[in-house]
Amino acid sequence: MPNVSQLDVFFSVQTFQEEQLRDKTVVIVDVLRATSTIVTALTNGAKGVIPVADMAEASRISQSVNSDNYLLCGEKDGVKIEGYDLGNSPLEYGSDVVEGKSLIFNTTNGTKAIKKSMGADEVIIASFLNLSRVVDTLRESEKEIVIVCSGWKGRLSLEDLLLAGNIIYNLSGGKLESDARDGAKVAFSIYEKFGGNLESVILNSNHASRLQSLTGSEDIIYCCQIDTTSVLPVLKEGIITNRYAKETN
Ligand code: 3SL
Repeated sequence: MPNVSQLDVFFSVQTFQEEQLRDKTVVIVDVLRATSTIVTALTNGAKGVIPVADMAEASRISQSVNSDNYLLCGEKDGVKIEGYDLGNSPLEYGSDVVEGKSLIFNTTNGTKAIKKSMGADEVIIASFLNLSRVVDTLRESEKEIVIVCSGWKGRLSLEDLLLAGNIIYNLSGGKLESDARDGAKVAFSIYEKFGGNLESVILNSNHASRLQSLTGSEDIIYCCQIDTTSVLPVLKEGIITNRYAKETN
């Protein structure tokens, strides 16, 4: 059982140092849309996801692999990158497209957060879509837990905070002790205040407004669904795979 008083939350990729995650169980959150897309891809049978920090790393890897087995995926500022096979809409990642493929995945904030967590003891990818699986796994964790909200270019994102708060709410049985960390208290309180209206609150968030002007609201509504899958994406040796692949695929 984890010690919820020690659980901490970071609010964007820029607000922590790699060193602060060493020996911790790290949960990466980027509800809109990177972690929701990774969860969807693995649910639909993708073999693995290789997170990269930027376009240079993505193209270096894509040039060194057999393109029949790999897809180059991701976005810059919310828009699919020219020459890539897929963008960052989870709706693009159906089984007809991703089954059996490895994905090289490059996004503005989410994959940067994952790359920065490489030195952690364990890295788990969370979304609303696989919420219960994440919470159940964290219940078994003996390590200190850190939830990394990817945010947007150094800014906090409300939807990430809501998921962090939901995870903490579940782990604490809905009652956070007074000695909890400040970050955990903030996320917990935001969830208590807005969690009952998840979809409409998220649809009105800054990131959702930005996305709606680019792609409409379909992705946002999709990413607000809770527990549609029981995959548990975990990062090992630079590749994200589903810990329960045999069970869930
Ligand atoms: O920043 C990210 O990692 C993306 O998820 C952002 S977007 O939803 O594609 O705009």
